[in-house]
Amino acid sequence: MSWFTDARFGLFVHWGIYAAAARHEWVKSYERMDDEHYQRYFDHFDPDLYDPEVWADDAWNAGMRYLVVTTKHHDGFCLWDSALTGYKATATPYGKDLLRPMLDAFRARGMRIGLYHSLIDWHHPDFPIDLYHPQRDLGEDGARDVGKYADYLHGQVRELLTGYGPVDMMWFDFSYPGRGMGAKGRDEWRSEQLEAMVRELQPGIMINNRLDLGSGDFMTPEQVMPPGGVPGHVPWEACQTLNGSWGYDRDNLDWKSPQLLLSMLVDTVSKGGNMLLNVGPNARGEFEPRAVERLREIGRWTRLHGRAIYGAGASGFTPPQDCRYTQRGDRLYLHLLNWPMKHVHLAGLAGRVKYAQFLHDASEVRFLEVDPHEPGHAYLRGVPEDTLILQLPVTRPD
Ligand code: FHN
Repeated sequence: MSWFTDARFGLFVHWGIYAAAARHEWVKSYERMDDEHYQRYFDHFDPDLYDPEVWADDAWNAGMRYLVVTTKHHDGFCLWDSALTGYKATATPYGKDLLRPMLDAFRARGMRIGLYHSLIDWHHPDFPIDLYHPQRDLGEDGARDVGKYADYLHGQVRELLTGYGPVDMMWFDFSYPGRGMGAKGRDEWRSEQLEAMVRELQPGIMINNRLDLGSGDFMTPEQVMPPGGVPGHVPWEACQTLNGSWGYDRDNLDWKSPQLLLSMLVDTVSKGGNMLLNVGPNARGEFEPRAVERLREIGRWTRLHGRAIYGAGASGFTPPQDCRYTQRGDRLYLHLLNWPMKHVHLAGLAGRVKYAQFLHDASEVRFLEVDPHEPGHAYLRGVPEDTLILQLPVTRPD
């Protein structure tokens, strides 16, 4: 799993025929669409501008070092040429496998591969209707056989793990928050068997915690940052959107600024986690301009400051207010999330800091050593960066 903590920053891609609806990847459920109504998106799906080389360049240049892509989302539509269904990209007007060229392009840049795969499926005839199913108002359908659906689920995962090269992570989704009508879990998915098959087919693969195998869906704060323990001892990942929507959402106006996105990345790594940042491509096969702009701005920062992110993690020091620390080896990186600041109080570091420099240009930062009034006082001269890092050669706290 060292690749995971080295990578720290990944691209999440939510793509499928829901991109044509252009309002949410749950649109079939939210609007209770039947298959006939939703078929319009399948029949008109032809992403003629799709070029995964461009996607991979945009991701790499943003500083992203791995990909997680939705092979199948909840609507049941498959990006790859599955032999187990006709509900797939190769049967749409586009007519080709979307997954293989994507994985090839990202691997060619040295990026690791994660496959998102939905455990729920609103298209499969044997997937039992539950509280989220588009046809939930019609009530349960006793003819549906969840065992047959589980066979399909396992069969498709087998296809993905035997036909598309080395896979570094399986990202199963979704977890029912409760046990309401038709909620499913480890028994319905046959999760132990599925996990064993995944590990047999791709030894060393990482599997996320949504197979309902008891690891819990969400880590507690104590797990993330154990009191007095080694922070970040369990690899974890925060997945985030650019605008509150996973799928392409044309009219969405809630876009996060590059500064906020960078602060989220820094905050996540400072707690020992990874950030998986999502893009929802449109139905022509492109990242929309608002997404591309943000990836490029993020890339301008990671190009200069990536040393404070890749392979870095939580530090045992308490950062000053509005700051975060990330640490890699004996390098402590101080991230100022609000700027300007006339001086910064480096609590607990008095006598430990051998040299300080700005990371963006490696220029020395002059700072006061142990100040009798405020030990570890540091003065920072005016700088252009708004997310600033000092590279402080320092040993870990004992
Ligand atoms: O229901 C999905 C949702 O559409 C999206 O894929 C997210 C991504 O983490 N996972 C589920 C909600 O937790």
